[in-house]
Amino acid sequence: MKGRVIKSTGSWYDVDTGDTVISSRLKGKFKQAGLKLTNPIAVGDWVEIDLESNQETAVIKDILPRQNYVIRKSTRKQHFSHIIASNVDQAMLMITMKRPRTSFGFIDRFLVSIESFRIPGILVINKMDQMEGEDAEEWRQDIHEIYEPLGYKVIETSALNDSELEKTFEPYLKGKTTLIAGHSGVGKSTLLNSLVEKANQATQEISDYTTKGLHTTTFAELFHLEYEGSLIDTPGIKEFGILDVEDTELSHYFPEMREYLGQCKYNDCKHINEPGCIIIQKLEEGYIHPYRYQSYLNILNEEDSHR
Ligand SMILES: Nc1nc2c(ncn2[C@@H]2O[C@H](COP(=O)(O)OP(=O)(O)OP(=O)(O)O)[C@@H](O)[C@H]2O)c(=O)[nH]1
Ligand SMILES: [Mg+2]
Ligand SMILES: [Zn+2]
Repeated sequence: MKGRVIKSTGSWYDVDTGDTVISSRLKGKFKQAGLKLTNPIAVGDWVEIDLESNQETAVIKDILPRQNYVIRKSTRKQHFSHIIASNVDQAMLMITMKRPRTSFGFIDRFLVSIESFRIPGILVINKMDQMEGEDAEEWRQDIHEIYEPLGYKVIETSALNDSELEKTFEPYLKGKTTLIAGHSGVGKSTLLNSLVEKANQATQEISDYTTKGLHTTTFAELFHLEYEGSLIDTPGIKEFGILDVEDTELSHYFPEMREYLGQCKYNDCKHINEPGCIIIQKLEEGYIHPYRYQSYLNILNEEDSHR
């Protein structure tokens, strides 16, 4: 039988076959080319399962090839990676200006990781009800001005108390598998509960003592929408570690740089200070945003420090 993994809690996986959800487990080991994973099977995976003799549980025989996946460095195990979810049509990064604050650097890291599979990205600014003052207005405008020209949609919402929530999100979510990611406490599960009637994800106020969040959601889980499509709720991410990207490859994952690639004087240009660099020229001319270029340099430096 073929099915899709909708939840993973350690060694058991909930596999949705369309008719029913079967608790399944892995027997033996799967070799996955080039990847050292903390989770061999991820939410979103399509798998082949065989019912066990009890007719209730099943064994996962095979993982079907992944169309794409969103992956990050493992925080627990060095040199290992963790697949957040696979086979997604788009990824929503939920961001908030405060409690917790989402930095531009964090946004850019996430976008780089989804660009490696050309997964379309959407930024969801949540907790709009708490956005007050000049700083908030400036931050909000920056998000629109920096990311929309790059092709990322920006949605503003208040997951907790927006009466137009369904109407706002349905056109984006219909017919698609959408991953929701972001820092802990931004409101991912709150949004999910508002959009999926049957969902009852725990949500929790972030503590007054720390704005780092509590990691209320601990496992990724896929939920079906009332209309066609599904949403994957995920645990909060504190830092987004990007998998090893070659220095000369990184600019491919910045859409505003991608369009100029091949136009630098040197083939192996890293766009730092090389003569005849088109990226530096475009930065100076204002076609590349300085925040984005700064993120580019930060990721480049971080990658170097790992070698
Ligand atoms: N004011 C306000 N609070 C919100 C909004 N959305 C969510 N919250 C609150 O923010 C807190 C965190 O929400 P969660 O949905 O648990 O956050 P999460 O992103 O799922 O967090 P993790 O599961 O830890 O990753 C809760 O107290 C929510 O009620 C909003 O639009 N406005
Ligand atoms: Mg949550
Ligand atoms: Zn260059």
